[in-house]
Formats: sequence, structure tokens, C-alpha cells
Amino acid sequence: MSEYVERTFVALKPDAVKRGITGEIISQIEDTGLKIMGLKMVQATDQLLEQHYEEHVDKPFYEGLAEYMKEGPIVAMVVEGVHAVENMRKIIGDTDAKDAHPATIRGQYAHMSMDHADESGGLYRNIIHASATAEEAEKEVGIWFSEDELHEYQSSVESEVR
Ligand code: 3AN
Repeated sequence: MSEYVERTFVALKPDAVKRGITGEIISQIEDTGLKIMGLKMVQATDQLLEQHYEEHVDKPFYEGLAEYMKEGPIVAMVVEGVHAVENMRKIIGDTDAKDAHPATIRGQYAHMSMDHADESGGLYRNIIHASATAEEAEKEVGIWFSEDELHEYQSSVESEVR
């Protein structure tokens, strides 16, 4: 496999599931040609979140972040494609929805700012997560998926390239 073909972990967070916009978001990801290799609905637990957000566990916002991520189920996905990590990060947009370009998923479906959420003691909801680096992607795919939940097949886009 080409070194440029990567897998990344994507989570449609509880606010996306509750708002009923997971289908629209998945469509947008599929429209780019990126391939879904795994997809399931999961209720996050403290144990999963402590592994996933290992670098944030001691931060002041962690408690609120964990509360938000447990508000309902998430839709967890593994997405594969050429430069999938970088492509997915571009598609989702900046972490702070107020800075996210309007064409990105966070820009389309969220507007809240982290400063406002922090100041008002509210939860900061931003719709979607995608791994930031290839190393983070490998770790996160391993936390949320087992090998037998990932499906190998050739997408139409891949047949076009070859
Ligand atoms: P990303 O999810 O874009 O990689 P990270 O890793 O910096 O962003 O942060 C992980 C998650 O933690 C964010 N998606 C956001 O929900 C939450 N978060 C980060 N910083 C703050 C903050 N200052 N206040 C509230 N939530 C935050």
C-alpha cells in the first residue's frame, strides 16, 4: 500500500447524533472520495475517554469535555484514503467553531467559542473529532475499534486511480 494512504479515526459527537445530522456529515465525508472502513454507534465510557483524551485528562476543561462526550452515543468511524489524516482535519475545520471556515463541518454546524464556554462554565460542543496526526490516528483506531470491525474493500475512487 502507498505510504500516502492513511487511516484516521473520526467521531461524530453526541450533539451531532442528537441533532440528527450524522447522515449529512457522513455524506460529505464520502463525497470527497474518502472510504469508510469501520462505522458503529458507541456510548463513550470514562475508561475509553481517559485513553482517547490522555493528554487532556489533567486540564481544567476535561471534566466538562467528558460530561459532553457521555451525553449520548457517538458515531465512531475509521476513514481511509490518500492523506486521510490531513484531509479529514481540513474537512472538520478549526477546533474552536468560531474560527472554523464556514465550508467546514464545524463551520457549518457549530458557532460556539471555547472562550465563551470556558467563561460561562458551559460545555463546549463542536460536533466532530478527527485524529490530528498519523500516530494519534493509529492509537485512536486501536482504542475504539477491533481489527474484525474494519472492512477491506476497493472503493470506486481507488479503482479510478489504478
Ligand atoms: P481537536 O479535537 O480539534 O484535536 P484538541 O485535541 O485540542 O482539539 O481538544 C480536544 C477537545 O477538547 C476539543 N475537540 C474540544 O471539544 C475540547 N477542548 C479543547 N480545549 C478546550 C477548552 N479550552 N475548553 C473546552 N473544551 C476544550
